[in-house]
Amino acid sequence: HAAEAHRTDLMTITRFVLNEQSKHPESRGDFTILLSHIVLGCKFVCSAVNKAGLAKLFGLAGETNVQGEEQKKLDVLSNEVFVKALISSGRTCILVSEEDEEAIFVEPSKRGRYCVVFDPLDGSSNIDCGVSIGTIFGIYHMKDGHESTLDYVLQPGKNMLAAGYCMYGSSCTLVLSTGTGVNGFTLDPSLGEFILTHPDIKIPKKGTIYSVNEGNAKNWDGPTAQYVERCKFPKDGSSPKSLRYIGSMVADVHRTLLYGGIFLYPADKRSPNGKLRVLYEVFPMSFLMEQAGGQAFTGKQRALELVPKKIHERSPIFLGSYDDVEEIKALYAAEE
Ligand code: AHM
Ligand code: MG
Repeated sequence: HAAEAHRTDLMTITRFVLNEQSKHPESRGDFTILLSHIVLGCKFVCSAVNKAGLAKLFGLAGETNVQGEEQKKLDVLSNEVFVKALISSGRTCILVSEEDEEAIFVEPSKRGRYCVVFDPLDGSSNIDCGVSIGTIFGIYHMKDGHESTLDYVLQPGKNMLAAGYCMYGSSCTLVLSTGTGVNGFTLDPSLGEFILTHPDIKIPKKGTIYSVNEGNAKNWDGPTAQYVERCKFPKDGSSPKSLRYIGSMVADVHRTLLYGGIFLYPADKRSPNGKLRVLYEVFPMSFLMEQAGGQAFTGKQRALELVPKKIHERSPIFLGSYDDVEEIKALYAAEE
């Protein structure tokens, strides 16, 4: 249709969220304001990532983050931008960032009622070679009159109010759920606005792709090893699955959400809790998967039911298409 060439009724992310929030009579616009500050952070990081080579932002900042990994300049910058944007929204009370060892408690004059957990720039090993990286975030809402203490962010992921990620790839895509499905928005650079491009994302019930770092196979436990073996040599006469692994959680999860399949970061003998962090990696992605009709499993339980004890805790994770996750659940159940 020729008329489609110039769309004139643009559904921006702000308009979309305002529409959604207007269904809740108690809504005072606070969530929309918070989100617009997150969106600002994403736009900043997107432009910094695109300019990384030019601006000489590559390389090490000479600091180490909480997990003892090398921290790149872009990580430091992205973290600063998000922390400042979130505090200045006036809507946050506790912030947990992958880059900060301690949680940040917002000073009373700027305090609001949302707790935001985030990884400002995930997949940093991919920065220097131009592979997709992303920001991941989850949002909890603090009840009226509640003290702002750490227990508020040590809640199971199912209590999150919203979760999302922004992928800095060939285009900049923000995927969001406020608990009523999943929607994807793409940044139109000429407008500087995220426009709804992927309404109501549903993950295929069964996929044909598995995504895992197979270099760790030597140290896997039985069920993970059996599962991956079945992906390659199916017992039921079906075709083997394809392997895709980018090594950037946001990009691997984004593909899984759109094409279906399973993403695994299992436990292994060297890291019995896997690698990925519960609060700002496992929970937001599990929330999105469930909202899109998929599942997320830790090897022991539904991922969103996990109760974290520490803010930087890790957990194994298996997430993706409903049927594919069922299969790995069955293998773990058989082992007990
Ligand atoms: P990071 O937070 O240090 O960037 O690490 C997280 C990343 C994820 O994006 C990705 O899924 C995983 O690490 C890849 O790990 P590995 O290189 O062990 O396969
Ligand atoms: Mg990370």
